[in-house]
Amino acid sequence: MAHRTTLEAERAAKPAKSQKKSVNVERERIFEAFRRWGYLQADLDPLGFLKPLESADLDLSGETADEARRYYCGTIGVDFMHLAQPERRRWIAERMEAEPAAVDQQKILERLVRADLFEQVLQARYLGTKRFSLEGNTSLIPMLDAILDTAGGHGAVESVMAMSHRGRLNVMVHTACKTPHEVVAGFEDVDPRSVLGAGDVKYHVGATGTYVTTTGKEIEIHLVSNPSHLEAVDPVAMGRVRAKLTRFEGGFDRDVTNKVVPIIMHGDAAFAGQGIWAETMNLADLDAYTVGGSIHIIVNNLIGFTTRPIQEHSSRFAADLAKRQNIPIFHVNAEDPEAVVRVGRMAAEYRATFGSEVVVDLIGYRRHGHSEVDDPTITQPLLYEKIKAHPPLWKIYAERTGINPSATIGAVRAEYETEQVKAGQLKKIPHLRQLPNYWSAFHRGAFKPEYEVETGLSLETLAQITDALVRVPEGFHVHPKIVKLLEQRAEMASAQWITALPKRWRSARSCKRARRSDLRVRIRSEERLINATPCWLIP
Ligand SMILES: Cc1ncc(C[n+]2csc(CCOP(=O)(O)OP(=O)(O)O)c2C)c(N)n1
Repeated sequence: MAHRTTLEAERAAKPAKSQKKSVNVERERIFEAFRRWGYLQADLDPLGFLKPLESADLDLSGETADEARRYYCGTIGVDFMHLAQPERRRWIAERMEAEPAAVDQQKILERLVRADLFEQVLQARYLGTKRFSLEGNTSLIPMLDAILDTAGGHGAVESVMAMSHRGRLNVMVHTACKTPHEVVAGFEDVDPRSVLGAGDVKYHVGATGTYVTTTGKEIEIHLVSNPSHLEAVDPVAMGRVRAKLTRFEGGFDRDVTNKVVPIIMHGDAAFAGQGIWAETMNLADLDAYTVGGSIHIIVNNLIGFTTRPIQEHSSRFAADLAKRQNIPIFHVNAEDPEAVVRVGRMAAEYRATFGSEVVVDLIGYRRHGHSEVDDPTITQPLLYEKIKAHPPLWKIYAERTGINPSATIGAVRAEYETEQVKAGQLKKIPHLRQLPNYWSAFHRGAFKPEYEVETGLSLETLAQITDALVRVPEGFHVHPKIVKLLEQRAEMASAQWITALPKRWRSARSCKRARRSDLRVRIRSEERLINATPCWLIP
């Protein structure tokens, strides 16, 4: 060896050009497999029900495979190789294969504590009231922080947000920045005659506020009012963004569209099952409708009411339908808050760079029932046994980072308890949203009674429907809690009950369904049932 020529020594030190090329080709082949299919084996479900999928494409071993697996099968799984433009695929791959940027752990922990304790104070003070808690997916709050901070850096001055019931109160407080007592006031019947007084309205009303980014930039938040009809708000939000962009009078170039960020939040069942968002998304790249891309977040708790994904949609992920378009999908485990922040940043940057839609699938769980008055252990006993034993995210994150959360917990709890007392002292439910000045010239049209449609039912029909609803097949073992429920329902068809208690919406909904399917009679929409006078009950 000592007698080798310099040239020979060099050859031994460096692989031959052709050998190097084949090493690169092999590395690229392995990386391509993980870029394309890695998301199928990512660790995405905090409760572990969504298992990594066996895939022959990823049956690869060795140093390169381990490296690629680390990038693409961790707590982030990106589905992006269907994108038509190589530069967009490269953009995502470069970020996935780089060291994540630093995060502010203390701030993330505080936001998680806030999101959780806000729900807990409501739970303690208004037990038995629905609030559609965010618990199980509280990392939505740091994710929204990350999106707004990044969007602010790209020129955002406004954000139009749309969402349904889940976590809405939490977002109103922590992202739309309403004071907690303004939001909590919805739980206080301070003025029972007020239309905004109580009931379902508090998680349907819109809110406006100002969010301040980490660099001190102000972003106006407009959380759009939403009806109960899931996803119906999507085109409304898009239309509002389009109108706002039109007012900037600069066309729809990137520097204009980056001023307003549309963020649409969806439930997983609604995303998989409702067509409205798909119809809205279809308009994304059309000149007449574009808003420079929207950021969609699926607040995915892997359940819709009582139904798990396996009985709910044929695709592995609720998000999969978005693949019909040129849209990347970032799946992320909600229990890795730093990964969640990283995805939030990437999503906002992707939208700002390419003017494209982007879908984020935030996968967590639902700590309580569909609402807090439902008992989920009846329909999902095994799932809820697991959830009961599962600690809240702030606790997991505090342990992971070694930050002691006691001081933050004490301060935040005291702050929210004071806010709750303040809410109880209010004389009127505050308005959470403020319309821009240009609306002051508009007045609502007069109500016309002739537009009303008679949809009342006779007492006899109601009794007939109720009988069908509560009848149990012979020999069928009914859960004891359900027996009680059925007895109450049966009682509801009695004349005394109806005249005494006209506002039992849950049974109204059941009757509506039965009537729709069996009796083929036109019935009013769910909105009317929730919000209008109970004319359906009048014989
Ligand atoms: C168009 C429409 N269909 C059905 C309903 C009844 N509904 C209300 S919430 C819900 C389940 C939604 O599940 P998901 O979208 O996963 O959101 P989650 O409540 O789990 O956050 C259903 C079916 C509705 N409100 N609107």
